[in-house]
Amino acid sequence: MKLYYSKGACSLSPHIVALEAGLAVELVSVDLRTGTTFDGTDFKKVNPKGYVPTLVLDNGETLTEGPAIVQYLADQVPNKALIPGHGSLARYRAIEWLNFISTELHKSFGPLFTPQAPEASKVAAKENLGKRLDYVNQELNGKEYLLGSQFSVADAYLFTVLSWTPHFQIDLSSRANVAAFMERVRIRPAVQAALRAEGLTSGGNN
Ligand SMILES: N[C@@H](CCC(=O)N[C@@H](CS)C(=O)NCC(=O)O)C(=O)O
Repeated sequence: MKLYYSKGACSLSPHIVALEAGLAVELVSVDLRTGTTFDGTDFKKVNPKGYVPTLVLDNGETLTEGPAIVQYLADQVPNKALIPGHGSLARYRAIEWLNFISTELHKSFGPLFTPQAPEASKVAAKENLGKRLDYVNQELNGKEYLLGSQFSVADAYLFTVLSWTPHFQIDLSSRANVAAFMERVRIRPAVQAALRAEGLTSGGNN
């Protein structure tokens, strides 16, 4: 399998999941500014949507959308329990979190990463993120990870997205459960390995 990624981007989430799962995944870096891979290939030929993460399977099929990719990877190695089994309520809890992170957190960073976005939209995005983070902080009360004591794909995605907060002066330290979660995930050996492989020492970039 090949995982198309960009340093510190949301592709860090499936990168972490692949390492947690012990799957052999070849990393292919993409320059999102030029839309090309490291060897000059037009990335739109791989994924017409032009964004990472993109997973190319050994049979040549292409899978896109982070929440779909992490579920696919986790399901390859069920004994690692990176996602609850199909049909269980816990599975839908994981999907519930993946959707929340995708639509309420990940995409809320959009204006912050867009230099030409109006200041008012940046302020509104930060306010919205603040409210959502308060909710996550409440949900993590008494829990190690989003689903309880077991690390899951949702945690890899949450960690990835929240690793962007320092770039925008979004304070996690006042949200003690979130801050403790970030540290708990950061020190996992697979997470450390993913950060090192992307040339990141403490977290993601975008
Ligand atoms: N809906 C996609 C969004 C992925 C996404 O936003 N990727 C960003 C990096 S975090 C990207 O590649 N942006 C470049 C672009 O959209 O051209 C997913 O959830 O996987």
